[in-house]
Amino acid sequence: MDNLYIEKLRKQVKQALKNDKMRFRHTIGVADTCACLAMRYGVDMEKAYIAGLLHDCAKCVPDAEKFQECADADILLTEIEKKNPYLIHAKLGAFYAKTKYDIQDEEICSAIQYHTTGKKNMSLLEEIVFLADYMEPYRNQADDLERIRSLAFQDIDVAVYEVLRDTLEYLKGSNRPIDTTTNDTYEYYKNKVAK
Ligand code: DGI
Ligand code: FE
Ligand code: FE
Repeated sequence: MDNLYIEKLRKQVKQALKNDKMRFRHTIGVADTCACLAMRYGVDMEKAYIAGLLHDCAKCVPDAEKFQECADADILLTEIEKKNPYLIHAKLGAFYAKTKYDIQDEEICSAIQYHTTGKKNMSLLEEIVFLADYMEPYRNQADDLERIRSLAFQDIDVAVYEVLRDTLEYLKGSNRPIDTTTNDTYEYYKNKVAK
């Protein structure tokens, strides 16, 4: 990897996360896990690491600012995103990757954009960021993490499916509205792994 460049990005992201120690620790955990999964699946490790570093770069932006920036940049929001502004950090993060971090690689930007909801037929890089966000070493809330972590290195599609299934169950259990993209992703991977 281009260590100087990575170090520069790391510092920029730390600032963007307003020195929120936990969020930064999570970010590094995601980047490291992305690198491991990239090694396993023969994906460009530096791209995976960069996507991991940047995936939550818009997380600490105040909600009012999120709405303003999306309006200014013509980023369309779903009704669910409008009602649950925490979801917006994924789309806005992809926009920041392009505009503030000068990432020209569309696949990296897309992996950032879909890291929360996933999407149908993700690329390996997108799947890696989606999974790494859920299973990085500092995560400890979800049940069954040990099994998911092991599964991710065995069958990535099944791991993606199980994460979606568990996430939807958790969202339904806590009465949170579900974005159509999350549902579509779930249906797609359910079908895919049933074959
Ligand atoms: O940003 P992080 O906290 O690292 O993680 P994340 O970007 O995956 O977002 C966290 C939450 O987003 C997680 O608890 C699951 C939730 N989420 C995913 N899809 C949907 C959703 N929440 C709602 N309300 N609707 C969704 O469709
Ligand atoms: Fe996130
Ligand atoms: Fe995250």
